[in-house]
Amino acid sequence: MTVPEIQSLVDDLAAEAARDRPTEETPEVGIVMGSDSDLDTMYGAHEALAELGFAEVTDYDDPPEARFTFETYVVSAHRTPDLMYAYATTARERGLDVVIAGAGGKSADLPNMTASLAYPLPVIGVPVQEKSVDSVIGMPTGAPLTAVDAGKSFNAALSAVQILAREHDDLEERLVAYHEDLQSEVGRVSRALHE
Ligand code: RP5
Repeated sequence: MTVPEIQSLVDDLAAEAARDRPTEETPEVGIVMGSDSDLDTMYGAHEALAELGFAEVTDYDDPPEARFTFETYVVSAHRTPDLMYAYATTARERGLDVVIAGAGGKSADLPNMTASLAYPLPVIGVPVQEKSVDSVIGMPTGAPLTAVDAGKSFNAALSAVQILAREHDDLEERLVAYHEDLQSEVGRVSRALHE
């Protein structure tokens, strides 16, 4: 992205934060990651959200019909710090309820910086690689970040929906149904082993 393109995204985020948008049109979940090289790992979050009936918003002028939605941004703490700052500081005003933030490398600063800037919005960190775990989970006392294990973006999305389910009974029902399906699958494999 060129510097003017980044500035235009920063301006869009600020304009959206200032807009009085009906809650239904704002994604509940924001997914950010430090590089497009994180996309494969972070795709697990897309899969989990799709499984639970969420749709991705790619065009705000033509939002999907699904009741629950998410959005995805590549936002680097080191290469595009202004964009990271804009995304995190406008997240709550824009109407997001929870952010999933993934980054890799030994300086995986995006999840913890996002958590500090978006506070008190909950942020769930995903270390994209094993070597990123300490960097993601190493937050000082008083500056919380919930995190999953390396690469487990699928679980990060389930945790995000668990947070949302406290306010949305239909999401709680979908989570329970998902868990029941998991149990049936384990039971089916277990029976197959004994046949
Ligand atoms: C981090 O550095 C990103 O989150 C990514 O996991 C890692 C490497 O990024 P690239 O050099 O592949 O863009 O900031």
